[in-house]
Amino acid sequence: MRFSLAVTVAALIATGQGHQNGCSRPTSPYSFRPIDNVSDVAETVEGFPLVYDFNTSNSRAANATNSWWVSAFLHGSDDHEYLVLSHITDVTVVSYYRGSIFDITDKTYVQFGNLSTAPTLYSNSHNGAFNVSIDNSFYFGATLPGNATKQLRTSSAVQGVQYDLTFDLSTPVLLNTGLGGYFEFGSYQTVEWSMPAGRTTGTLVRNGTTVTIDSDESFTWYDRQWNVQTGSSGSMPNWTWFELHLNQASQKREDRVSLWVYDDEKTGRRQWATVQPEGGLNVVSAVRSFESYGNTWTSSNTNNTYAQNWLVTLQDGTQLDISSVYADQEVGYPTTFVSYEGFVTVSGKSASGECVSGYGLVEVNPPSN
Ligand SMILES: *[C@@H]1O[C@H](CO)[C@@H](O)[C@H](O)[C@H]1NC(C)=O
Ligand SMILES: *[C@@H]1O[C@H](CO)[C@@H](O)[C@H](O)[C@H]1NC(C)=O
Ligand SMILES: *[C@@H]1O[C@H](CO)[C@@H](O)[C@H](O)[C@H]1NC(C)=O
Ligand SMILES: *[C@@H]1O[C@H](CO)[C@@H](O)[C@H](O)[C@H]1NC(C)=O
Ligand SMILES: *[C@@H]1O[C@H](CO)[C@@H](O)[C@H](O)[C@H]1NC(C)=O
Ligand SMILES: *[C@@H]1O[C@H](CO)[C@@H](O)[C@H](O)[C@H]1NC(C)=O
Ligand SMILES: *[C@@H]1O[C@H](CO)[C@@H](O)[C@H](O)[C@H]1NC(C)=O
Ligand SMILES: *[C@@H]1O[C@H](CO)[C@@H](O)[C@H](O)[C@H]1NC(C)=O
Ligand SMILES: CC(=O)N[C@H]1CO[C@H](CO)[C@@H](O)[C@@H]1O
Repeated sequence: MRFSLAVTVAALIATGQGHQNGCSRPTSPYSFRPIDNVSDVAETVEGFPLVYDFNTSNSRAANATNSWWVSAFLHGSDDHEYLVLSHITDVTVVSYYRGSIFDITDKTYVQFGNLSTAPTLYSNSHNGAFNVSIDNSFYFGATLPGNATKQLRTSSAVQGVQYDLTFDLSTPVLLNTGLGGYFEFGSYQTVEWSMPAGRTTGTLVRNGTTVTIDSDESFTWYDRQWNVQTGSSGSMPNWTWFELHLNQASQKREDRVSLWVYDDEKTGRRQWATVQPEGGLNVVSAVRSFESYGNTWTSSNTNNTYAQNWLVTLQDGTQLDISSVYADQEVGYPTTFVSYEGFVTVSGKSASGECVSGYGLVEVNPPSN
């Protein structure tokens, strides 16, 4: 277990222009806002020929590795902006859980990771229910008994990384790859659905002081994923995944993007984006190119080296220049279940040459992790 309060590491790229595109990169404050006009998120997928029951999909899927994940973009009563990450995943009999708080305004970072082998961890997470509680120290599940597609809560009482967030599933579902899978993921098949901007309430603790969330200027992206092994054993692909919130100057809407790039021993690289324009219809797009550039950061905890800047081009020619705003955003259980979950900013150009700006998160899962 590792705590880091790395206040001395300088921010790498906080401001400035995008890589040769002449478009600016946003800076704090980012003005987060929820989308909360969906009263029943299940209705946004009704009629789809899904290979699973959406209404019970927050329960633990059998014979699969499961992941329940949030990134919460928050404005606090101390007038700071925060990125809070909370995640639990099961791998056979071991579950890893972790959390982090990045103070976007001051650029301070704290994180923890731990594991549980409690055999009863998921006993209240079947048939539509979702209720995972670890030692009064970590919670992820529904707020009310019964179906877990209305409102969820995740909390950590781990010393130094305390938060307690409740969010509505109040945004239309973004089904990755269009129908939410199963998509090929190395020797696994994956289902992944996202709920990009739910209304959020709660608190976090920053440096010993409780901060209350301003719900009108905060949102939570919830991501539910499970993997079913299809082939013979093989290691998981390693990946770089982006959650992006993009704006074009001429359009008063935010595009929400789930963008995957993974490398698998057998199939090689796969890369694509699923885009949900605000108030619009989901689009699945090929990613034409993906490359990292510039400085990297090496963790003294794991010796993993992480890219910090990326150039991505979509099928229609949209170019995105994405940069982590702060180097040390590595979260997890020491060395065995670790990834990079960093706040990023975007400067880009749309297919028609207009400037695009945004922010979001990069998740880098290194090989054999
Ligand atoms: C899922 O929930 C929606 C909305 O609550 C409901 O209309 C639908 O019938 C449910 N579907 C199933 C398969 O239970
Ligand atoms: C899970 O795997 C076990 C053992 O192979 C099998 O008996 C069971 O039916 C499977 N359950 C589901 C839901 O696929
Ligand atoms: C990790 O979990 C174990 C078992 O529940 C607990 O005893 C320990 O205090 C936790 N470690 C930290 C640093 O929270
Ligand atoms: C979760 O399970 C605990 C018992 O382990 C119970 O006390 C609590 O009410 C449950 N919460 C929900 C939301 O179902
Ligand atoms: C945390 O609080 C202490 C005093 O309570 C203060 O000295 C210190 O500067 C604070 N650290 C940060 C990063 O704000
Ligand atoms: C996968 O790992 C290799 C080796 O570290 C790295 O070169 C590659 O960029 C990674 N792929 C992705 C998509 O992050
Ligand atoms: C929900 O709000 C968004 C803007 O935040 C709007 O584009 C969309 O049309 C609204 N949908 C409904 C069903 O009211
Ligand atoms: C990182 O590298 C150093 C120097 O080679 C080594 O001593 C240390 O054990 C490595 N740490 C991990 C987690 O591999
Ligand atoms: C408490 C509750 O609403 N339970 C429902 C959850 O969803 C399943 C499957 O749709 C229903 O059978 C339950 O009645």
